[in-house]
Amino acid sequence: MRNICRFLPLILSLFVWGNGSAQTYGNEWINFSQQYYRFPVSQDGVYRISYATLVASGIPLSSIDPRRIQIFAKGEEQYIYINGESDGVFGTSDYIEFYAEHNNGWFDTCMYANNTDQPNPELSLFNDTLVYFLTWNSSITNRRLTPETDKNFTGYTAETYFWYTARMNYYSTYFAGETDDYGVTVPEYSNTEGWFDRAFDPNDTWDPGPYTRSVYTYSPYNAGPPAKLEMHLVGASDYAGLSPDHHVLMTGAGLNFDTTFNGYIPLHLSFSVNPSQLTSSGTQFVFTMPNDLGSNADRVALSYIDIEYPHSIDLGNATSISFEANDGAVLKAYFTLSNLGSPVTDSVLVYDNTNHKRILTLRSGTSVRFLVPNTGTQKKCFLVSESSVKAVTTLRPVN
Ligand SMILES: [Ca+2]
Ligand SMILES: [Ca+2]
Repeated sequence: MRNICRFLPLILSLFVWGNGSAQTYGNEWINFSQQYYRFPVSQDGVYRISYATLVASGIPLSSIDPRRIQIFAKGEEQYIYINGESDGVFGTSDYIEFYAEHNNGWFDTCMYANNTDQPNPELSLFNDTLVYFLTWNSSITNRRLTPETDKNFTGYTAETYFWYTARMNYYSTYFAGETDDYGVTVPEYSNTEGWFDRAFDPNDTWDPGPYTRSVYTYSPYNAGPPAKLEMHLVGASDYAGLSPDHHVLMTGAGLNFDTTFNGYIPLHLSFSVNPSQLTSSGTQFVFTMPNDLGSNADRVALSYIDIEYPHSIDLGNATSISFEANDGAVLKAYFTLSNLGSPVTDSVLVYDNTNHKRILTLRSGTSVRFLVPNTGTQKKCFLVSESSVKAVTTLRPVN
């Protein structure tokens, strides 16, 4: 009887799960009769897997029609390009190409009671590496990028800017969140728990502030629409018997912000900023803690500063860049970007990751021209020079 009692909760919970037909487990993407090979990705970018790498990893390419190949990440089939797949044979110069991302905070979100509790959705608490999986099924119609080969720019007016996000994530210090009277934190992830910059603390004799933080905002387009500035701070102390106990001043980008608040709570700040207030060499924000409330515990921690701004067509010697393209009334948005940093012999590709398109470009010297089809929404794009395409160097069998 004692043994049955021990297992009863488990049996009951299995029964409940069995009844819930809508229950999913996150592993629905796996086909257990297929073989899977894994490889790690810790940086965003365009990746290629060569014939030689696939063969060296033990994948029986000679018996696989390349059109059957699939790549999965985050439980979803990815859109890929396979050079030379149309003949049904994976030749020695054929390769797989796709855009891949590192691991950010997307999966950690579920550990917080509310999505908005997560102090930095762009930063994983545990690991920056995402695992990608390669497999092949029996179909020859799998997810593929749509090729865009149009290089006829006649009749188009060039875009004057694109959207660029400059972001600083801070992660030098882990805060466990609010503590109770005994100095113990709650077991779940609270809204003041995660990775932050070292706390701003006016009672710290070594470093009482002001604290200056700089964000690299190269080449803002001054005639463009307002930039969107976001900052996330939390109270990292609570001085008992006093409310409010935090006082923060912030200046920078033409702003002058002054606030007081109490205890362990998040302080998410959003501002609209004229792009002319941003500086190419770095926009500086100064945080001052006046220490004028009589609070003996006034620690405030910063998790990120994010600035989405209109960026001029000057790429500033970059060899690759992540950007967003506005939607427009014309069929395609025409970009002519200058000051590309890669060797002039390098070809350049643009990925529209919103619409899963692989766009060819026309390069001349340090400038590059291309057309992004308009589809009714702003498009997340990635421009990459040939020499900045990353290679997957090894894949490991999973099963
Ligand atoms: Ca081929
Ligand atoms: Ca207090």
